[in-house]
Amino acid sequence: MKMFSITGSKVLGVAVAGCVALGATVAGATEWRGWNIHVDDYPVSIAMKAFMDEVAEKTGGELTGKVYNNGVLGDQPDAIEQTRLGIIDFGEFSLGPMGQAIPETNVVSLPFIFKSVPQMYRLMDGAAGEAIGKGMIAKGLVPVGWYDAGARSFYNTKHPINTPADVEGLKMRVMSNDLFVDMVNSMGGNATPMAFAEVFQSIKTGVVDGAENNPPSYESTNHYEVAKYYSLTEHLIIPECLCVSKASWDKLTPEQQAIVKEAGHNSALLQRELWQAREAESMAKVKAGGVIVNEVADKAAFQAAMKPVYDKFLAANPDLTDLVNLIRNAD
Ligand code: BDP
Repeated sequence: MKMFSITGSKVLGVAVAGCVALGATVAGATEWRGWNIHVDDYPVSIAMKAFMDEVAEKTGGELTGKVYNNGVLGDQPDAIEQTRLGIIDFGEFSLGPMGQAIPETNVVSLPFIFKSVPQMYRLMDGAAGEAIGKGMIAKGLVPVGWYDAGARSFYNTKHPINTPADVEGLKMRVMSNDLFVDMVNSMGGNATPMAFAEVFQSIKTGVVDGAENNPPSYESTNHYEVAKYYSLTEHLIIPECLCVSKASWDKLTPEQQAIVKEAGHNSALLQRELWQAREAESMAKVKAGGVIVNEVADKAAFQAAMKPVYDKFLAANPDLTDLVNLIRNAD
């Protein structure tokens, strides 16, 4: 059995799990810092903790980590940069704001590119995920798990949205990525890119009329308290990623990398399960809070309005045409 030296004493491997739990440090141990934008009880937050717990246990405390929730390490575009540089060791990111730095990830930010969430999983667990993951690794991020973020829909303070024309004139917050600006502007709205943390106040004070997000984020941020119309356009199905900084990854032994990969995969399975439950809970909570939810009967009209977004994107990124078609033409 392997011996571990713990500060000031030597113990057998079997005892290490207990020591780690008590906060003892393994000599030469690495402690990672993880970025997360969400509240403590969010599916992402629970899965990230499970990820680090599994890594700590399976490495016998050689690799431990702390997840900083609620975006306390900074907003998402900055955190992506810092993780690429190795200042932050890992994070759970939406591929939405990643597009400016990593063009391949933009493909999943094209409105309506996936037909459903299960289809998104299938493609991300297969060839599309592989291609996008390669692009990410080349830019300093190693994906170790694809997390679920459901589908994003519009909400606003003015009226239900049933057709693209209903978006006309509305000031809508979007995540930082030109694609989302084009998306809203193509419907005649006014897109305002803004950090997630600023959205609540901006809706409340009328700086914007609304935003778009999945039910758990709409609910956990309390945006539903200030923007009462939630219209199920489901225009974006953007996967999220548990990503390790390539700089931090390269410092691991092959055994540790295998453990991190496995724990990442396990945490994604857990997150996807938790997500299903949270989505239902969030919908129930916003409805109970007086939100007026409407289904959108004619999604084709929204899809048609996105043609200029696709045309512009493909003209600017001809090398991504195959990847776009791989997803767009999949069953
Ligand atoms: C949430 C994502 C989070 C984004 C946020 C946003 O999980 O990563 O920062 O949307 O809209 O759904 O900024």
